[in-house]
Amino acid sequence: MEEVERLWNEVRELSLGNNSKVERLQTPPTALQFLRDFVNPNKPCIISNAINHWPALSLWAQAQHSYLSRSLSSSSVSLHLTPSGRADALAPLPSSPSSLCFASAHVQRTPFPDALRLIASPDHNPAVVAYAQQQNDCFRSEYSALAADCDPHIDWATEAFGGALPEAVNLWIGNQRSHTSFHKDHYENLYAVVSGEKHFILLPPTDVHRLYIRQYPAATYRYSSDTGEFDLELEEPIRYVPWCSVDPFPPPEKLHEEVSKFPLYFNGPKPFECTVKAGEILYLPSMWFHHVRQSSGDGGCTIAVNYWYDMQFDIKYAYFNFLQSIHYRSPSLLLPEKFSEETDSDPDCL
Ligand SMILES: O=C(O)CCC(=O)C(=O)O
Repeated sequence: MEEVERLWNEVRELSLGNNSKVERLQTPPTALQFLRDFVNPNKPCIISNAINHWPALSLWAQAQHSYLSRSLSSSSVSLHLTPSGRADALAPLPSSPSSLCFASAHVQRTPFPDALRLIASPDHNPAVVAYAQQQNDCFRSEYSALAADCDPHIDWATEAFGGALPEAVNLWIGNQRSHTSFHKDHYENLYAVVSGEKHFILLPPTDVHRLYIRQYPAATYRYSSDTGEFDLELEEPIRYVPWCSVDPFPPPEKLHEEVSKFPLYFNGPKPFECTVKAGEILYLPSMWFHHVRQSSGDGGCTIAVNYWYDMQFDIKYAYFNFLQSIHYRSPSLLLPEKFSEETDSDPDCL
């Protein structure tokens, strides 16, 4: 099955480049350039100087986020709470810590000024990590008071995608304690950072086997404000979620074990890595796997707005499904027998 590994290399040689770097444009492309050079080849890029005209860039960075607190003083927003900053991520099963489940955050409607305080001062309550995000078009609903601060869509992208407006526009307000685990979306994503920095690790859809997608039972954190503690509850009846098994930053004491469990990730071609700074947009093509960390800007928050456009379910999608259906067994020397037995019966998709 070396053909699969040859595919990873060929895609880099023919299209993506071998330096694991994301191309950077100094000015926004025309719709035609964007379509020809990035959308059609399903290739990411970072665009600088694309949102300089947004009032958000200066208003949202005001000291103590005074503008945001004022504008949203009477709004409630969906706040995601976890003990570790890892929501929609794998966590040890409460009843059997040697097994993993897919853990979602405790989501709580919270007055915006309280949410902002929790996010911007993470040291006040180190046992709780708060991330304001809801991937349901929240920018145009919960945060509609901020509509005039950003463009309603990215015009050159809208034109390149055929004229339809974004399916969802989402706002993300977090701090350096929140990580988003490896996953992919069936959207074309234009991800604009307004404050702070976002650090992305990206892998093309061709590298699907390197993420060891497996089925995990779904669970949800429940937070009690009385005790200040979290419980992690398995969903009843049990529901399985296919999810990426790889954490690219395992704790040092687990590094050796993780490398031997996931050799295709750790020993394969270097993933694409990039930092998107305030004022820049990342084009994250549909079906690319991404892992996201963040560093806070002035005022202790990282703030971003992303635009999800419908993707084309075309021949690339069909090829991806075919590739994923191939049962790829890495050379037995690379894969410990125990893990291979546990997981090889489970060739599922995200
Ligand atoms: O910013 C994040 O934490 C995650 C972003 C993401 O996963 C997305 O835009 O699809």
